Amino acid sequence: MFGATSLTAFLALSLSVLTLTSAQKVCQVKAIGGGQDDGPNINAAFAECATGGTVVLDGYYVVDSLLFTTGLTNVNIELSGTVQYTPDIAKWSPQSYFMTFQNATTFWFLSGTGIHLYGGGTLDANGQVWWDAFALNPNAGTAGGSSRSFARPVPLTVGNSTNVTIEGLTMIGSPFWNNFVYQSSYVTYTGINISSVSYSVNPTSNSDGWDIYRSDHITITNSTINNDDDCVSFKPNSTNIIVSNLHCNGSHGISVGSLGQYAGETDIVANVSVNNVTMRDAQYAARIKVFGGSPYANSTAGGGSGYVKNITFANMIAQSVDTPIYINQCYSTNLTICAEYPSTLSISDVHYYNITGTSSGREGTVVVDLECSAPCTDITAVGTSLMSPNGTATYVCKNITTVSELDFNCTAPA
Ligand SMILES: *[C@@H]1O[C@H](CO)[C@@H](O)[C@H](O)[C@H]1NC(C)=O
Ligand SMILES: *[C@@H]1O[C@H](CO)[C@@H](O)[C@H](O)[C@H]1NC(C)=O
Ligand SMILES: *[C@@H]1O[C@H](CO)[C@@H](O)[C@H](O)[C@H]1NC(C)=O
Ligand SMILES: *[C@@H]1O[C@H](CO)[C@@H](O)[C@H](O)[C@H]1NC(C)=O
Ligand SMILES: *[C@@H]1O[C@H](CO)[C@@H](O)[C@H](O)[C@H]1NC(C)=O
Ligand SMILES: *[C@@H]1O[C@H](CO)[C@@H](O)[C@H](O)[C@H]1NC(C)=O
Ligand SMILES: *[C@@H]1O[C@H](CO)[C@@H](O)[C@H](O)[C@H]1NC(C)=O
Ligand SMILES: *[C@@H]1O[C@H](CO)[C@@H](O)[C@H](O)[C@H]1NC(C)=O
Ligand SMILES: *[C@@H]1O[C@H](CO)[C@@H](O)[C@H](O)[C@H]1NC(C)=O
Ligand SMILES: *[C@@H]1O[C@H](CO)[C@@H](O)[C@H](O)[C@H]1NC(C)=O
Ligand SMILES: *[C@@H]1O[C@H](CO)[C@@H](O)[C@H](O)[C@H]1NC(C)=O
Ligand SMILES: CC(=O)N[C@H]1CO[C@H](CO)[C@@H](O)[C@@H]1O
Repeated sequence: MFGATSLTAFLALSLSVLTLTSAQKVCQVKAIGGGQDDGPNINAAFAECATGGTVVLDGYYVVDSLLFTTGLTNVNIELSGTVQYTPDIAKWSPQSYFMTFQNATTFWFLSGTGIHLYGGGTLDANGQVWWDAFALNPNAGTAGGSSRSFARPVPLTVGNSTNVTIEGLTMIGSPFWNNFVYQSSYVTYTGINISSVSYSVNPTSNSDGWDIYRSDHITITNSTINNDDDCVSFKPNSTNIIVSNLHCNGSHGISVGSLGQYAGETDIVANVSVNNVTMRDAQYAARIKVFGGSPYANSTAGGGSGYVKNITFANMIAQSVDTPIYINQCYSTNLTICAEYPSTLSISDVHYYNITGTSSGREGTVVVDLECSAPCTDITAVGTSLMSPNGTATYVCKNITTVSELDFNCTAPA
């Protein structure tokens, strides 16, 4: 019906399809209400508008079934309403979509080419219920430990996608990581407001703002993150990444890694630019974490190879950060083993510009801690101005070949 306009309604009048041209459908999903599951209608709207269409989500939706919206081409998603995932652990754990990294699972697998999500809406994932349940199941549902009886899904995964923009979205109460960028390229996030904050005695867990895995050309900008784990984390094979203009509160910092966990695997993180980030009440600001080596060919706790290369951390302001600048190449590794079997995952070409502010004092006077197991090469720092709460500063370095390129005086680890 090229050029014609028609309005059709189906699926119990809950999805209206406005056809402007054959390639410009508008699929507006009406919320059913009464706590009923809007998931099937949302999936149907994406299927109907999968090519060149616009999906409008302007209501308050209750979602109790997997959102699996794939095969999209040039689709607009106007999310001005709220998508609330039900806190039904018994239902979601088996039905959430499992991916091949750390048993991560998701409520919504969004996939295609040319996707633009906008509209200022909200994803509410009812995380409190999961965090409280997790406190009773501490060995289940951790990163790598999710199972079909206890999984903590990611509210939004951009997977197997190219050319995606996610803009103007509020995310509250993620049970796990907030965003997973999975096997995708050319993805931009801007204007994202994240809040993973527990209101019970049980903390949130694994509440990363973003995890990036096997992905290239990813931009994260103009966003605020309130959480209790990595603000942004570059997992294996993250390349050409730009992170800028963020406020991270309560996090574990902007983290390269962890990498090198699995013997026999090659992990690469390269060409990362982090710029203009305010890091408040955090463990780290600019962080690189890599497992040590291992004598065992089957090790799952170090021994992986690969490289970290061309990483720039610039214009970061630390406000009460435990260790603002940090490299650890014996991450979660026995130090005796790590000394005997240094990491074969090399770290080089890492540059710190204008990292300023204050530490929390939790690490005494230490503000910088750069400890490599194998030598790290071409590490530089310019414009560093960091101090502990009493105005003094200690900079710890080990196996850094370019201490003369650092604008502070290193001391050996205690
Ligand atoms: C969890 O991950 C492990 C290791 O990769 C894998 O063997 C297992 O099948 C995964 N479990 C599920 C439910 O996907
Ligand atoms: C990217 O996707 C948008 C639609 O979201 C489209 O307008 C644009 O042409 C695409 N760009 C490329 C390079 O594919
Ligand atoms: C994503 O891509 C991988 C690798 O190409 C493929 O094995 C997998 O089936 C894809 N998954 C989805 C949901 O498209
Ligand atoms: C982020 O904000 C800056 C400054 O306001 C603006 O110039 C830039 O276009 C924004 N980036 C995106 C992707 O919207
Ligand atoms: C730095 O980021 C903040 C938002 O966190 C933004 O307001 C400011 O314009 C950015 N500064 C520059 C120089 O881009
Ligand atoms: C990362 O990329 C390298 C080089 O292409 C490849 O050998 C390795 O298997 C990849 N690792 C992962 C975890 O995908
Ligand atoms: C280093 O990474 C930055 C940020 O992605 C990129 O702009 C630059 O081209 C990279 N440099 C090299 C030599 O690849
Ligand atoms: C690795 O293999 C050895 C035997 O060669 C075994 O004792 C050990 O448990 C294995 N470790 C892992 C992590 O599978
Ligand atoms: C580290 O490994 C050494 C050698 O195997 C062992 O003696 C020591 O107890 C280990 N230390 C810890 C803290 O596990
Ligand atoms: C560091 O700060 C100085 C002074 O504000 C500025 O001129 C320079 O461009 C900054 N460096 C980077 C890499 O942004
Ligand atoms: C700062 O605190 C450290 C202990 O954290 C102490 O050793 C040092 O003397 C103090 N320096 C000043 C100037 O107060
Ligand atoms: C591989 C390597 O150079 N390791 C060195 C790391 O630093 C410690 C302490 O300075 C040395 O003992 C190692 O030889």
